[in-house]
Amino acid sequence: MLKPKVESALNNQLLIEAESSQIYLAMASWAETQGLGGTAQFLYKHSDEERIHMLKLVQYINERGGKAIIPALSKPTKEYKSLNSMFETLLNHEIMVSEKINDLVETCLKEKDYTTQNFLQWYVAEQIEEEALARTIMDKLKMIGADKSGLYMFDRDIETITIQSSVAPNQ
Ligand code: OFO
Repeated sequence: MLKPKVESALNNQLLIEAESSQIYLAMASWAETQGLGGTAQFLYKHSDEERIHMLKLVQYINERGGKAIIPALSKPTKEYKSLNSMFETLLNHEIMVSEKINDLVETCLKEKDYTTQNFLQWYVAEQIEEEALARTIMDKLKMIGADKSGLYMFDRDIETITIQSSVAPNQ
């Protein structure tokens, strides 16, 4: 049985993952309207992955005798001034998510819920991958700068970057 503090913290993380999925979906749609098809595909996939992160939490909370709360979501930003600023937003968002996961792990340790703490290790590992991936993308974009052919290649290659770097949600 989940302790109330752990249940509420897990539900809060569920909301963050759902918001992440929504934000990346909005980014994907923006990229698509900018003619950045590869980037859009990368982001659609990223949005789906965040939905899986949310779903794992829904099922875990319910399995442990808690009640998952399916939340209302806020409307994400629909315009970005550039591809760089969009990916910067994504990186900062992932950094925030990592902090929230760490807080959640701390709550579990305080509450002596080692089962949930163990369950969350998958998220800890996933966040390392996602932050690293976002940093790699930012580095590439900085290198490209205003070079149009560089941007063309970036958009063409970004789908393969994902495949090599992402971790399969296999728990
Ligand atoms: Fe990238 O946020 Fe989920 O864990």
